[in-house]
Amino acid sequence: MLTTPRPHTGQSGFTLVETMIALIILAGGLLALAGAFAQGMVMVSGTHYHQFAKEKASEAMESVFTARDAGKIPSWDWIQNKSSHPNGIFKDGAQPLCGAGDDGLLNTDDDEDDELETLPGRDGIPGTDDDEVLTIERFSREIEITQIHAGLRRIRVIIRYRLGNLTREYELVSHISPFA
Ligand SMILES: [Ca+2]
Ligand SMILES: [Ca+2]
Repeated sequence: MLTTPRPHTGQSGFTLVETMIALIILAGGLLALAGAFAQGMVMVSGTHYHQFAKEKASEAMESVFTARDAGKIPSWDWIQNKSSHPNGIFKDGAQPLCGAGDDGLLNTDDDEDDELETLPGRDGIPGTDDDEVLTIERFSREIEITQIHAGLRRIRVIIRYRLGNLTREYELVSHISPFA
């Protein structure tokens, strides 16, 4: 009995379906790579913002101590939030990163909106087109002063910033008494 070999059906080379599948897998890989890269970029800028937030928090904390030490204010009553005492000078809640204004103190009424902080942007050079102005949507500064007892108050400085869809914050806590 003779067995006839099956006719050759041209199985060599890639079919269209195989090529499509290969392309889909490749595209998936590239997308994953792009995602990882984007994530990396967020982390890099995150470190950058975190460092900046730390600096801004220290600056705001110093501002409160300066209010007491530099004789800028007539009494201890003034070193409070506006909502805590009629003489309190520090604004409540999140504020934009404005300049300190004439009193040299941050988060007070005379702060200057037109001196919003800027970051040097992607090129790392300040004063070029890609500089980023830090509006309150991106960065905010809060100074919260809580009375512990008559001669001691707790100061909490919170710098919040947006990173992608997340809001991060950096917090600094200290205590202040009426005496330097
Ligand atoms: Ca001020
Ligand atoms: Ca720049």
